[in-house]
Amino acid sequence: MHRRMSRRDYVDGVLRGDRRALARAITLAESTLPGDIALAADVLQELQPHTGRAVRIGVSGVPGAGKSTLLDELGTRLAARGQRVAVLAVDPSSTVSGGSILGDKTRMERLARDERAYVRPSPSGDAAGGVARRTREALLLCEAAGFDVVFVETVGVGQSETAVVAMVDLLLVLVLTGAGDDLQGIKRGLLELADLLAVTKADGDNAERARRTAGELRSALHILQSVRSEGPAPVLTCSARDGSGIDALWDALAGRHAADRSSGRSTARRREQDLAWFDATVDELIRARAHADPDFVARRARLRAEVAATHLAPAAAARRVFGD
Ligand SMILES: Nc1nc2c(ncn2[C@@H]2O[C@H](COP(=O)(O)OP(=O)(O)OP(=O)(O)O)[C@@H](O)[C@H]2O)c(=O)[nH]1
Ligand SMILES: [Mg+2]
Repeated sequence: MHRRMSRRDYVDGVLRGDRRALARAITLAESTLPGDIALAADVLQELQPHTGRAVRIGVSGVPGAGKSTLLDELGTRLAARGQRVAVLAVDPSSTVSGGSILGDKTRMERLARDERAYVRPSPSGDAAGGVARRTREALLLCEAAGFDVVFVETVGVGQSETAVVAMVDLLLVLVLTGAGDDLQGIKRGLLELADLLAVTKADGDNAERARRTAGELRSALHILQSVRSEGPAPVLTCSARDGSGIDALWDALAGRHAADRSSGRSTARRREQDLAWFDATVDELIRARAHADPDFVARRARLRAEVAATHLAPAAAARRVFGD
């Protein structure tokens, strides 16, 4: 139904900031067809010099924490100030629940309609494994398209937040009120990774409880994160409904990013991320290529049978797969 686009079409379209070209480039990066994967890699290589300029912010929190609603409000405010905002959603659970994609669309309606912004729900189907690669590539494409801020929304319940931390400059963790009990519901690992926390829905009857939760979180973080050189992460409260705390939240994020830029922390973190990404991709390719090699596959099957028959010890047999 679409005219096939060439590498030039993708590169020029993205660099022009054309949202349709961007959307199609992301779709290309999401493809699992070998030809598409190769083309996507070429496109990304050509766009590489144009990446790196956005602030990359991960937003995590349990389902219903208010991530999408907050991003709709914050994103719309930033867009009104002339910032170009993109939101990418990572949601491996959407394949199970089936509802989140629609949910994200409806809860970021205002931002999605804003022509200065770009909202991309997570791709449906497929296993969680490819999510990190696709999201990372989508993020780079958004940067090349000229976005100043790229948010990555992820549900903080699985491994997705670890994948997101490996591609963003800062992680914002959203927390629901309720304190005591809820604090146990937040994964400790997630609290340790947070650069900033915000207790959401601090409005109406909930405002006071949200402040209490924030206080409890501060005490918890003081212990958990005391070893960090930058000290414990700040904890704020906000409401996407009445707008309170939203500007302060952005100021805290932007301030932290500016500080990380001037201290060199930001550059160092990105370099580490790139190297980790390179290493993981090489490992993935080694695996894929071995599986695609019929000799390797046959040798492995033969040796596996020998292990089953107890003729060979597993470790020795494994080495022989590689001819050792
Ligand atoms: N009172 C109040 N309700 C809110 C606020 N923000 C979000 N909500 C409500 O909380 C519910 C969940 O909000 P979402 O923004 O979809 O939460 P989410 O974290 O993106 O959820 P998932 O994407 O499903 O993980 C919705 O019913 C919102 O209307 C807020 O600031 N105040
Ligand atoms: Mg959401």
